[in-house]
Amino acid sequence: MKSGFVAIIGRPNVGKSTILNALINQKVSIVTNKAQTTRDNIKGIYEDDEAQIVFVDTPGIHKPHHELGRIMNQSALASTSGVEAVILVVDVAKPFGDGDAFLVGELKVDCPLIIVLNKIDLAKIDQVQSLKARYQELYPKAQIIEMSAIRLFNVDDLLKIIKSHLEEGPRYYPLGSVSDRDETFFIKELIREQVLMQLREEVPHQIAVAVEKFQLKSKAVVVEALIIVDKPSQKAIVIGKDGARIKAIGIKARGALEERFHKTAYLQLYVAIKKDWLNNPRLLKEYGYK
Ligand SMILES: Nc1nc2c(ncn2[C@@H]2O[C@H](COP(=O)(O)OP(=O)(O)OP(=O)(O)O)[C@@H](O)[C@H]2O)c(=O)[nH]1
Ligand SMILES: [Mg+2]
Repeated sequence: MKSGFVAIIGRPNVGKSTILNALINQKVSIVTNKAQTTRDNIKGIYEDDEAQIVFVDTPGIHKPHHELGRIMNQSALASTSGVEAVILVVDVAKPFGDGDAFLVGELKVDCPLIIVLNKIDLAKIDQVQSLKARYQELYPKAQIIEMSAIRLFNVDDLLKIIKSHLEEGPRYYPLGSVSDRDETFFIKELIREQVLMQLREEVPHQIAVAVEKFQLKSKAVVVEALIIVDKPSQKAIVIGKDGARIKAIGIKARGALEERFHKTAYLQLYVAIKKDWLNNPRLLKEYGYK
């Protein structure tokens, strides 16, 4: 069989995680309309009769403002070495700007590069054409493909292109594997996804989730988790008036857990303040951000 590793990189919010989930037809990576949703490199494993492809979803590359941001950029950029191909995802509905130039400056690719112009459903034809021309000039050897991940448009074509770059190789993960991450990671991410979706712009980036307890019983899943914020004002926002927001987060997160485990979910959420955790190497490590 053919096999290999493929990194998915790009600026925040361009649809990298949506593309990964579409490629492997499973929800491995959380997706929200907020920038910097993905914080870790997450592997999603695709397999069919011809090939096993290990995709690496990565945090959006951005100008960092804290240690966590620097760690996120580093892991995204590091994912491009030692892989069979790199997919650079671009939001085709946005004009080429400073953030794109920053990424182009940081990016060094020494393997086949596939550029996905995503969100084609939101773009006008001339927008698509001019961005395509620009990227073709920047990366003359790259293959460029238009896509709408949300509508699953051109997902199969992207798979075909990727396979054309793979060679015969071993099955890196056992048959049936979906990801390299364990259940605790997915629980943390599902809760974080709900926190991000329930809150407005400035707060979410400052939040981490730590799973304190996880028990899988025959008919139930029991989870206790901490939502970590970096100042008292954020704790008040997360809790909301009379606890309304944390309650809403809890209800949605419980639903997500029930969907994932097909069992009744019992979820306790607590909010803890850890001052400036985004710049504290010890706390970053504790919350899983090396
Ligand atoms: N209209 C449209 N929206 C899309 C498409 N693909 C993704 N989105 C939306 O774009 C937003 C960001 O998607 P993500 O997959 O989280 O983006 P990302 O690149 O992984 O973002 P980060 O993890 O923050 O770097 C979500 O609201 C998605 O639903 C698409 O093809 N069309
Ligand atoms: Mg993402």
